[in-house]
Amino acid sequence: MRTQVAIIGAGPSGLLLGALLHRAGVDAVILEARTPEYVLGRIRAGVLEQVTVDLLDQVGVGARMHREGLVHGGFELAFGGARHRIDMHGLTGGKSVMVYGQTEVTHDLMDARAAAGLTTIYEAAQVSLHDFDGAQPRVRYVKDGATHEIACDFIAGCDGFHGVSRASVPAGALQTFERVYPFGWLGILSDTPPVSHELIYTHHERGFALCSMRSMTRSRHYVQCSLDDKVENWSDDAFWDELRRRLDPAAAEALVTGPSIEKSIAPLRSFVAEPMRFGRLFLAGDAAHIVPPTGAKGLNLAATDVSYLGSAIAEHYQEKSDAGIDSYSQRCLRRIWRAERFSWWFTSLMHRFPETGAFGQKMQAAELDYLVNSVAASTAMAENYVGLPL
Ligand code: RFL
Ligand code: PHB
Repeated sequence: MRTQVAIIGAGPSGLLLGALLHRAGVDAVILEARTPEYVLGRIRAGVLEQVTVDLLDQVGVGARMHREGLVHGGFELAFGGARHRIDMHGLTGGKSVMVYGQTEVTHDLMDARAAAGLTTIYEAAQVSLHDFDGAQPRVRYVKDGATHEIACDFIAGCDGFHGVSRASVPAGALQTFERVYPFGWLGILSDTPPVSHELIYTHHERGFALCSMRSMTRSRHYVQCSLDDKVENWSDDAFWDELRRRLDPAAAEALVTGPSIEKSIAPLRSFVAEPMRFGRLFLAGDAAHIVPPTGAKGLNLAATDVSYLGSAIAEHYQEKSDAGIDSYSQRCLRRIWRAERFSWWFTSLMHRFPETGAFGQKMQAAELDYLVNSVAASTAMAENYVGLPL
């Protein structure tokens, strides 16, 4: 088989890149290791920046998001038993975010891809990348016991943190930066109404908690947990009890509990691999970088990476210019590092760190006090949360 771009991974980055390339008249094939059901079963991001909303509109998949998504003009920070609203809308000159699940984004992109008759090969095993340092890269995979090869002009590594693309780059060509946090997030999804109409990020001596949502009838909640915690050790009742203990009294009172639909533990990590291009291989999304989920930047960064990549590849074919390709890595990394900084800062502020002791806790308390009482500090937070300009 031959195509212009072989995309590895049918998560949000791979699917969105496929849609952007299709609109630009560029031919692409997506190879995905898992089944569509498995991809859709991963419950992850919930908050989209305006740039992500615009990209989904641009590729024609925004209709359901605008119908069912929730536009949020603020969120709340809770500490010391009280809540403080960050008025994103007011502080950023009218900007907001869209609460719409990654599952739904992925679903909409998958449906549009199928309707356009574009090729996605699911359950592609043993994917391997070849010759991307030359002019004719190739990708091999095994499907139903047979080995196949795709010849292409470019490979887009959109296969997440554990994918094969970053691992295929020769050792020494890549510099990595990493911080692993000494805790995780235990999350549950439930068909219960959210605690409030906006998200609540809670700082508590027992640890961080987040009340989020997918709709006005479906909630997503998280509590900070220890790294060696196991999902099996957390009954639904134990989760709800722990969450309630961390919430402010009004939120605890408003909390409606119910059986979990999904329950999982995610470790927290900051990670960046530089550069994001090696010859004709490009890394995008979680394949190149990870942010801790505090601040909801991961999916949004993935979307902006592929927006830059889609334009760069379109420019290569349409204008015979490699300017976009040559600046891809640098352009992405500038935005990525700023989001890394914000996510690291927000994580550091909101969580209980086992090692920091009483002084660290006093610093967090003083910073939270400053944050909600200073217009300058609240504005800085709001402008990062809605997303820095492209
Ligand atoms: P993904 O979603 O991991 O998709 C990669 C795809 O590649 C496939 N794959 C392979 N395919 C072929 N061959 C191989 N060898 C392969 N290896 C892997 C995988 O099966 C998969 O389908 O990466 P992508 O597309 O870059 O998307 C990134 C986002 O998923 C991620 O950044 C966000 O989910 C992060 N994130 C959040 N981001 C936000 O913007 N807002 C949020 O509110 C938010 N909340 C979160 C989050 C991530 C979380 N976890 C679990 C990490 C909340 C959580 C709890
Ligand atoms: C979510 O709804 O899953 C979510 C929302 C905000 C975050 C992280 C996760 O910062």
